[in-house]
Amino acid sequence: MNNETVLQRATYLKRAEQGPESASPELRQTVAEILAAIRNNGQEAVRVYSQKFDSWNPDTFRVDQETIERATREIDPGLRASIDFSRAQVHGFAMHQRGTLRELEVETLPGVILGHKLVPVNAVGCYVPGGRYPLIASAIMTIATAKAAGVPRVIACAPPMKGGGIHPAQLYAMAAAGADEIYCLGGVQALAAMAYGVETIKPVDMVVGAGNAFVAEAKRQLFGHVGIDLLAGPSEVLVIADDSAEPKLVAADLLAQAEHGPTSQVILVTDSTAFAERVIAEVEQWLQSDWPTAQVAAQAWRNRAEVIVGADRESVLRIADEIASEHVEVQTHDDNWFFERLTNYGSLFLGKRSTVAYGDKAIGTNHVLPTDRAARYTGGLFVGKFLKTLTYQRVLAKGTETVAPHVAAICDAEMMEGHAITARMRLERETGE
Ligand code: HSO
Ligand code: ZN
Repeated sequence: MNNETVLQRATYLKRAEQGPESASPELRQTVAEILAAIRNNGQEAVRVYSQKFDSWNPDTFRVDQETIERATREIDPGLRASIDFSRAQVHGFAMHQRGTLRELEVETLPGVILGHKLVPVNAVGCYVPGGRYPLIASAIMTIATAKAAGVPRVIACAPPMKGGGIHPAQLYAMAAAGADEIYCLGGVQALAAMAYGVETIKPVDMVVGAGNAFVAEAKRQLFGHVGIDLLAGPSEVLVIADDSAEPKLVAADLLAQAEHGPTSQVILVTDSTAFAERVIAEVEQWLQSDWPTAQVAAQAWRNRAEVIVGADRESVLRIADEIASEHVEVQTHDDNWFFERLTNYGSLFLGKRSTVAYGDKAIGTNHVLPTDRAARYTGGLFVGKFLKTLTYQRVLAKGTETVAPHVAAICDAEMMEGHAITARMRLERETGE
C-alpha cells in the first residue's frame, strides 16, 4: 500500500476548491523583463520600477543611521523588547546549530589527508517582505541567521509603506538583527539590485527571504547567478489531531494560518470523524462571529482547506508525510509516536502548547520553510545554508603510491591522457621510475 493509496482512500469531510497556484507565463515574462532592465540599466531602471510599483523614488534608497535611530525611538518599548527577545532566540538557536556543524580533517589512507572547511558566503542579500502585513520577524529570520553563520556583509531590503519609508518596527528589527546596509526597496527590483548590483549597491552572492509570487519568481530566475535559500510559496499548515485535542484550539491554529492570504493551505488530518466535525463547526462559528481577519481567512478556508479522516493513526501519518506541509502540528494522545515516524515537514510543533505562531515570530526556530511539498527534499533556512562545505586534500609520498596508479588506470580507460600524465608524473617523482 503506497502513500497515494492512503490519500485516495481517506475520507474528505472538506475539500479545497482550488489547487495550488503556479506562476503564470505572463508573470514569468514580467519578472524576466524587470530583471533584464535592471541588469542592463542599473540604478535608473531600479528607480523606474520602484516609482511604478511602489510610488517610491527617493534621492537615495539606502536608509541612514538617523532614520534607524528615529524608528528605534518611535516604536513602543514593549515591542522593542519583544523584537530583542525574538532576535536573541533566533540567533541563539542558530549558534547552537552552528556548533553541531564541524570542520573535518582525516587521514583516509596512509599519506592521504582529506578534509573540509566551513566557509561563510561573503555577501548575502535579505529580502524582508511588506505586502498584506509588515513582517517584523522575517527580518530576524534571515539577517540574524546569516550573521550567526559569520557572513561578513549582510544587506537587507524592505519595501516602503504607503507614505514612504520602511515600517519602523520592521526597520528596527533589520538593524537589531545585524544588517550592515539597509535599503528601502521592494519586490523584484530589490532582488535584482542586490543580485546584479547597481551603482549604489555592491552585488551579493546569495539572496534569501520570502515574498509574493513575483519575489519567488525573481529568485527562481536569479538562481545560478546567485545562490538562493528556497522558493517559498503561500504558507501552509497541517494539523494532526485526535479526539484528545481541543477543537477550539485546533480551529484557531487553522484560521491563523488562513489569515496569511486567500491561497494559504490549511489541512486537518485526524482519525476521528466526530472530532473533525467539531473543528469544522468551531471554524465556521468563528468566521461568522469575531475572527478578526475573517475576510481573508474565510477565502483561504473555502479555497485551500481540507479536512481529512484517516482510518487509523498509521493512515494519518502516511497522509501527513505525503502532503509534506510547511508546518505540521501534532496534538494527539501520543505525540511522540508521530515525532519518531514523520519524515516530511518544514517544522514540527509538538503538543497542544506548541503553535505555529511561536515559530513564526519568536521561539527561535526559523520560519523560512519549504512549501509546496519541497519538505520531501529539504529543510528550511538555517545557519548551515550560509556555510559552504569546501573540501581539500593533501598528499604525502605513501599516498601517491596508493592513489596515482588507480587514477592513471581510470584516466587511461576514459582516454583522458592528459589527466593520466599528471598522475604518473607524481608517481615518477616518488619512485624514480
Ligand atoms: N508562516 C510564515 C511566516 C510568518 N507567519 C511570519 C507569520 N509571520 C512562513 O513560515
Ligand atoms: Zn505564519
